Amino acid sequence: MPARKIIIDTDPGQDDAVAILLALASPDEVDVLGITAVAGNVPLDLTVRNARVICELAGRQDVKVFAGCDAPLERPLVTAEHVHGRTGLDGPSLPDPAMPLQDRHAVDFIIDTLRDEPAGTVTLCPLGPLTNVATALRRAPDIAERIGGIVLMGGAYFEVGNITPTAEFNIYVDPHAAAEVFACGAPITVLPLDATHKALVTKARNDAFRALGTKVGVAVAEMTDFFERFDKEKYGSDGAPLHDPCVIAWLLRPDLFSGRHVNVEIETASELTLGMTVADWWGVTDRAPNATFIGDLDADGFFALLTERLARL
Ligand SMILES: [Ca+2]
Repeated sequence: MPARKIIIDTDPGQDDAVAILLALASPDEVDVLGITAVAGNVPLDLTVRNARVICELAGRQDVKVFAGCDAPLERPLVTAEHVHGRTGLDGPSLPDPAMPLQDRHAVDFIIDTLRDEPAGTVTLCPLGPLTNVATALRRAPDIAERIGGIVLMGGAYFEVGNITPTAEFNIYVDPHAAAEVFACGAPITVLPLDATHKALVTKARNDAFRALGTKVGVAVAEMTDFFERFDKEKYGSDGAPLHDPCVIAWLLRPDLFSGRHVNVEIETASELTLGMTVADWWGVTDRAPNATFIGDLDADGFFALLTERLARL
């Protein structure tokens, strides 16, 4: 099987960083055509920087990184420095990137790539707010039927929200973009908090990253050390959930995950539940299924995969 061509759309973010590293460590399975940065966890100037910091950490200055949208479609930007720190990548001390940023806008790159590559062969992997993807769909509706799949981290149903009582951060930041993406007709797989909150970095799992003894292993351990203080205080959990790497792990080992093909709609009108992913898990409506909503993962299998792949960098 040839490697699956992917575009990683991202707002790094320590967990985005680990997702990018996992993808770059897995060239037999995924071919990263480009990384498109979007505003989210931190403003765009920082996500553009952080994406390149991580490529350089992986020794991959050749990866194409594009700057995308700096604000949601219809709302002011909400960021998450309270989780990720001022830079978005707080924890390890990593050098400023020297590799270039591409000239083209991220949205143009997404459109051009989907038009240039054979239909159905490019998978979009959004790890942040869906602004870049929705903007591409608005500007070039013809690309919707050319998308091989959209595998995204976002949303929550039984686990409920992490930024409001009902909404998960990525969807909440740009609910209008999310609504358009979920309505676009492309095959969608959702890694919501229901699944990602089971991917907890316990001390033993973080020690395994550090014990790799490599630049990458130590940096991932230090990122997780920083990132986890927030979730430990909030949820009383053993460690931080590695949300975004679940997207790449699903591409590599879908057998580690289980979910249901259901209808998922995005609330865009209610101030109280804005950005809620209303998943018809029990099939109580006649709305057509539009997404595979992942509900569970094999956490030990996930961390074994992640550690084994990070060791390759
Ligand atoms: Ca993210």
